[in-house]
Amino acid sequence: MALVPRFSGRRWLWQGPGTRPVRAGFGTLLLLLLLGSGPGLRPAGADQTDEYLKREHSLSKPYQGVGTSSSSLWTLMGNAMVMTQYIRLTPDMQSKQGALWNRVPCYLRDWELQVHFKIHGQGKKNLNGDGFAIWYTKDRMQPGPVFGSKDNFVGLGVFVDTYPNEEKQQEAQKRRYSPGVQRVFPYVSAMVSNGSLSYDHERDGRPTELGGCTAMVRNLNHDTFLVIRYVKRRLTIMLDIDGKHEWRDCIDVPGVRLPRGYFFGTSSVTGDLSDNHDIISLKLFELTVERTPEEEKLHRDVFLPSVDNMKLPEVTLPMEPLSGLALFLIVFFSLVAAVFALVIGIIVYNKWQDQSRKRFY
Ligand SMILES: *[C@@H]1O[C@H](CO)[C@@H](O)[C@H](O)[C@H]1NC(C)=O
Ligand SMILES: [Ca+2]
Repeated sequence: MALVPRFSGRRWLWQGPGTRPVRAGFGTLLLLLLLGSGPGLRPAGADQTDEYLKREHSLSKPYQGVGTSSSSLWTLMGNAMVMTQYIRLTPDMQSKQGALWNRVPCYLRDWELQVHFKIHGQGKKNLNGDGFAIWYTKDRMQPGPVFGSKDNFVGLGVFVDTYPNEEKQQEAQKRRYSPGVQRVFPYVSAMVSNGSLSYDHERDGRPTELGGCTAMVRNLNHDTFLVIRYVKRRLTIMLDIDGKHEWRDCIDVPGVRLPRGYFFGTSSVTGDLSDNHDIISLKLFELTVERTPEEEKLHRDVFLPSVDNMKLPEVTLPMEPLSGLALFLIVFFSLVAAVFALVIGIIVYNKWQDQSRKRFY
């Protein structure tokens, strides 16, 4: 049976067999009812009283414990800056790179990470970039080409990609994008790697993506949230970006095996095109779910990340639609074969007629 999450304030209430509600949520509800639902009304104190909020993996205003020293709870890297209302991973300027990493490894089995973020800048439609990534990985503080972080990472990467590299490249080559495979940007996707997979930046990670969805997240006046939930090896990503205080499904993949003891982080990069990539808060909740003895056995700790039944890029490649050239060649040779068969047929028929005429005379 699937769990049925219900949105309550900024928290989940869960209904399902073997699941207790994550939090009573009543206090929050009451507070919301009393205060109405204007902006900035997120009960600031409420989350602090939540026994399941993990402060050591969370980050919120006024960002105490964020710094560049090795003893900070959250470590800044590159161009990332602490401001009063947000942490700016990159400013709206070319060729910037910034990251923010949790120093404490996470040993929780079931968790939920809520990311309150803001992406905004001067760039008009699709003239902005590149987006940001949220990480749960073995290594931390490793700069690199994947949204400012290292490639061939070990763990989970969730990408909020605001620039369609693949589409732009195809446009430049005057090739038309076949609508069946087109992804509309900004686009959220997820990838799990044991270190052997490389993120294909030119194709926006298409060959390795577990799933994804379109997410119009730029230059909005309301708050935007993304939640990553990992429960009983099921990875779910949902968005609240329409200002309606509702979670919308984005990615839902079962059989995702993630080791414990990895680090949460977030990183961003700008290139020729840029945006402000701001993190307002990161809140990690421990989720308590009950497991049957069979599930306990099934969900034993793993030492390398993997995804059950994941299609490898080699497997998916031949399934891509035929290119224009291939289609042309097939039609062309079919026609040639048909004409050839017709000519042979006419010749044989004429010969046969000649012979039957000879027999009559
Ligand atoms: C790592 O992942 C790749 C691709 O998913 C897979 O082929 C390989 O067997 C994995 N390696 C290990 C040690 O599990
Ligand atoms: Ca991209």
